[in-house]
Amino acid sequence: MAIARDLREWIALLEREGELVRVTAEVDPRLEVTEIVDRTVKAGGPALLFEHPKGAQHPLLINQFGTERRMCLAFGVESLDDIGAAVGEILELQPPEGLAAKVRGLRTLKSIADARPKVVRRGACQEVVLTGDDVDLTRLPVQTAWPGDAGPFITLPAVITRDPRNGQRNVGMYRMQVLGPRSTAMHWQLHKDGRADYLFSEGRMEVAVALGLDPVSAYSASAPLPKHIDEFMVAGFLRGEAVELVKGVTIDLEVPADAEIVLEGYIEKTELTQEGPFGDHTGYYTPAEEFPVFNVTAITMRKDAIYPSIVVGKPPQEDAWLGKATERIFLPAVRMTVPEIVDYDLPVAGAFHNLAIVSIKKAFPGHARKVMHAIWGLGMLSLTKGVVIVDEHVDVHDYNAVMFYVGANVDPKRDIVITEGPLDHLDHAPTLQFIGGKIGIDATAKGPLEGAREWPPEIEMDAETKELVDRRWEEYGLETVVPAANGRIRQSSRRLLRR
Ligand SMILES: Cc1cc2nc3c(=O)[nH]c(=O)nc-3n(C[C@H](O)[C@H](O)[C@H](O)COP(=O)(O)O)c2cc1C
Ligand SMILES: [Mn+2]
Repeated sequence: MAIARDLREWIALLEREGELVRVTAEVDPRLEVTEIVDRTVKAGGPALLFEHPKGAQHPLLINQFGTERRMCLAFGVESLDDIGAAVGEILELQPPEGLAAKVRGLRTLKSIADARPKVVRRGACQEVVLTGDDVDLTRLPVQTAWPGDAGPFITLPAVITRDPRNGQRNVGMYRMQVLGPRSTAMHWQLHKDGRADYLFSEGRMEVAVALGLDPVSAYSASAPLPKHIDEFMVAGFLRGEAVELVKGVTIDLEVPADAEIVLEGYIEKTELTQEGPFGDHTGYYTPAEEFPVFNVTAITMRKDAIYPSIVVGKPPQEDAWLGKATERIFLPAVRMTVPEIVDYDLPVAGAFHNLAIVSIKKAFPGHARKVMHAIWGLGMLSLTKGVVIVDEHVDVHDYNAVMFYVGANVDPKRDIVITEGPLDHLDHAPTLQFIGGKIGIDATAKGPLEGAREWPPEIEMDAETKELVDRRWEEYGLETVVPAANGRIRQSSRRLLRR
């Protein structure tokens, strides 16, 4: 399947697939777009290209990621699980053993080398160059998404920085509140790589922001990769084609050659502003807080540049599918570190940091606790507030099944772990910001060494009877009844999202 190289190829692909609607009516990027998109996302509807956003000079693309099908189209795969294996290979190149593995290892190394971004001389993103007083962010249809938002926020940027210690690139998706024609806030949260680059900098640091990328590059800015890994390299690997970069016009950073729009500029270490409030993916407004100011020295663009946006808010919203992609893509990487994990699910309603459901191959007493602590020690998953552990045969995406085992298998006095640790920057519930309680629920079957009485067998019909009933089903005259074997009532993550 073809993978789009830039935003225009992606829009054309979506249009061919019947996945995009152009809205010609004039629509206000203040609140009105949000309400339209909210209804569209919840109906599983198409991507929307608003051709005439009120008061702006550029069209606005939104809901490009809003369904599982579009997410799969973006990556050119049948299922999001197909992407994970490749990412696992990049994150931990295992020393190859046999000859076949060695050849495979070499091939992986070669495709990783080929995936490194390529610097080219010219890029469409610099067809139009605005500098000095011509820089005017109000040309862009930046959304004020919710009534209580402090102003318009750029919500789908790829923010490019360098680690001043070693020059390594980072690309992160951090929202940017527009403060004036030539400045925004930069909302990199406490645990993020862009913020670390900022903290390691002295004085002025250069920053570039790419808007309107091919979907894989845009996704990569949101992926929780280890700091030393260049998100654009991962994007190149996943696309099967290196991301092309050009040198910035006013800064010494490279920017994606095919971007629709690039903002070039700098951040002064000590120049801070009140950022927010902003209606966030937590479902609440995050209060105003100090963040650095991004000063824009140039806007470079394609002719007729298209501005991309996304609305976050009370889940489910469009970002649910970026998160689900991350959940699926990173499963093999998680299993490399904690191989007893069979599968996991981060419920969309749990806003990604509130809850993780994990199934494990339980092998020893206390194993569920080991895995809880592993989750609380693993990358961005370390911020997870609640962890539910179930046995390997439980489908973690089937929330009714999970609730059944939490109800049936848990003695709260014995099976609940309460501890504390770092929490998501935006979590408003803990008494202190950034740190607070964690809950682990061990819903696995317990053995005697864990203090349980003899564990009863679970009820299951035998295979012969099932076969017999399958065979004879027609004879019973029950066509109107869905055969129980396939008709389980499922309230899975997938079902919830398709609502
Ligand atoms: C739509 C969207 C908006 C986001 N906004 C922010 C944000 O404002 N601040 C932030 O720190 N992370 C935000 N994130 C999460 C980061 O993009 C994510 O943690 C990413 O891994 C950061 O890159 P880094 O690991 O290189 O820092 C957002 C994610 C999405 C999908
Ligand atoms: Mn990073």
